[in-house]
Amino acid sequence: TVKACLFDLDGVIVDTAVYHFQAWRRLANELCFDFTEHQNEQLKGISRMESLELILNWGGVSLTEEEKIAWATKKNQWYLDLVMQMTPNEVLPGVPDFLKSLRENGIKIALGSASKNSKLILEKIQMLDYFDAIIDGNNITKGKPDPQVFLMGAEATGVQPTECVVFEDAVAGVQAAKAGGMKAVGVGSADILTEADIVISTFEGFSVEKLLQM
Ligand code: B16
Ligand code: MG
Repeated sequence: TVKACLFDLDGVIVDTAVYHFQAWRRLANELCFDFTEHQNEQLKGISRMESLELILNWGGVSLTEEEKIAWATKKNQWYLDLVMQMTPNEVLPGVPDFLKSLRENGIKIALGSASKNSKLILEKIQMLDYFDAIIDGNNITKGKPDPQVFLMGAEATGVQPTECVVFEDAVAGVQAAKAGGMKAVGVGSADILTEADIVISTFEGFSVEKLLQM
């Protein structure tokens, strides 16, 4: 039986990847290089500092630790300028209805995100009230594929990992769920999220009934 559902944020609840891409690209451009939307895929689910390392590597730029922190701070400010303009219209299709039906069925809801900005984002899209627990980049010491973020979510909702289902759009996130002994619903393409128990392309048409059949 399923007693809690744990949700990734970017790519599952809302598509913040487009804003991360704009802000990281501005950083790259100011350092006199560029990268593609295809490369940006590799940054999904990865922490801010790990993302910076990858991008600097693509541009062949080396910086001191101090400079890295300064650029990461700049990027986050640019990103937050975009986040501040987000509206509830950006919530991905079917998400609010699915979360409402989880509530009606007494199933706990937690967030498990790498982002340090998750609460602000949930506030902007008016989804903060749906969550019984929020575990994000401010709480964790180990990023996905380590299961820490989801194990903390299970604990915060008082549910055993085996009774949790994780919703993830990133391969590393699905791996984190499985490493934590949880079921995983991939949100995206079945060709990419091969380790997920099932894959959905959208929450539209997904239901608590289908969840309980997993
Ligand atoms: P921040 P998720 C992740 O969110 C994003 O997918 C990833 O691109 C980003 O670098 C990371 O959050 C950290 O975000 O800079 O806001 O702390 O998919 O784990 O919800
Ligand atoms: Mg994600």
